[in-house]
Amino acid sequence: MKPFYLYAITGDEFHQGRDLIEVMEQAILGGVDIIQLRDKESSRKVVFEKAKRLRELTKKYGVTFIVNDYIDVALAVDADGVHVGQDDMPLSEVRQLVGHDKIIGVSTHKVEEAIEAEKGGADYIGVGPIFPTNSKKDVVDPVTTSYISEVKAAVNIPFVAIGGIKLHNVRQVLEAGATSVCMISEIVGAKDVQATAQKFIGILKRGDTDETFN
Ligand code: TZP
Ligand code: MG
Repeated sequence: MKPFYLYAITGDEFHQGRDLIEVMEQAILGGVDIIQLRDKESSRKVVFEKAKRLRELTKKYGVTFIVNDYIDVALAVDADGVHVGQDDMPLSEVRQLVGHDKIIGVSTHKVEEAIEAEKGGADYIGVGPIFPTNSKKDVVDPVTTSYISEVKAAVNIPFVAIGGIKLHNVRQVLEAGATSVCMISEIVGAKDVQATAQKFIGILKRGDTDETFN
């Protein structure tokens, strides 16, 4: 898969009444390279409708589109890939279903899971939650930034850090060795989604510091 820096996951509960497409378009205009539809509450029908709209939007901007959990929805809308967790179907089965052209991302919380995901043919892994977060219901304890360095030493596929990452702590994540970061609330819950994404891009790609913002 092509290199990516900023990965945004949907989270309607943070949209403050704004439309999903409006929020995600702002994120794309701010520089997000990957969008993941993650909706564990809605019916399959609603998830499918959202996926169709997001597929259209991401196609317009040439942004990668991933669907969380629902392999059938991902295939139905021709998403670029799927993201699965440790409690989803085994990676080998997911690969059989989606084929070799689709991206598969796997969430990991320990280095054994990261190594297994790489061996199993994952295209990228998620590492987290790095910091405490309220955005995930089935929370596991934060893995802390030391997990980033561990994963970096142990696997060769791309990885993205996730969980409680904010503008104020993202530099710690980069210092630990991450080059890609993923967020829900800090991006889609931002008052100015586009400006927030732009700030992250500045930090990730240009090494902007707090002083740069002032
Ligand atoms: N997986 C690990 S942490 C997390 C997910 C989906 C939630 C991240 O949300 P936020 O708001 O960026 O902490
Ligand atoms: Mg899942």
